[in-house]
Amino acid sequence: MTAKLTILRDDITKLSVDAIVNAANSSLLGGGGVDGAIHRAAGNQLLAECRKLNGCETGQAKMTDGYDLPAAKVIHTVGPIWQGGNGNEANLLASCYRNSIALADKHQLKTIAFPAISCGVYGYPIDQACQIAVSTVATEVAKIDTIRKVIFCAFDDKVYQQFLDALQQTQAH
Ligand code: AR6
Repeated sequence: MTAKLTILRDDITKLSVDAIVNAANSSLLGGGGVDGAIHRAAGNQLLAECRKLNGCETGQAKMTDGYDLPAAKVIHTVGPIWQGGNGNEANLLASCYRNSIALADKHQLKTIAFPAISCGVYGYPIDQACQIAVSTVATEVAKIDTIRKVIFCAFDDKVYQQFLDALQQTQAH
């Protein structure tokens, strides 16, 4: 059975799923945006575990426990900083989603929630980023059985609408 893709307008730190994905930076030591919110909600033990990971390259992903979060695990991935589109940004963003799904699959996780990676501080055009997010995840989950549900979690109306448009386009193909 293919996993269900859904879109929510919510705070990702409130979701009771097997893993939430963090749009981190390469230090993995916290920051603003969703990264800051996740570290605040998870508590200091998250930072302590992140310190042992030696950072993460753009497009890669690493997993920790969720500590005080309702989510059991956090998958930390580092999106590309938008540089106008000629810096391999699209491939790197797709890699974030692919590698996060691969980690979830490796650990037999069934439910996973993504924020709109790179759509805040990192400045990726939201329509393009949401399209890459939904099409990449749809392709990946079609190949694996363990993942039952993927949530695209939007924090504002613009991202919510772009995720919806992207899902409609993906399902039309
Ligand atoms: N739940 C869901 N989505 C959220 C939440 C939340 N609680 N808070 C923000 N968003 P950003 P980036 C949305 O800037 O662009 C950090 O400082 C937000 O509205 O968090 O990948 C890191 O440490 C936007 O749509 O991540 C890095 O240095 C989306 O999450 C850098 O920012 C991503 O925005 C990463 O930048």
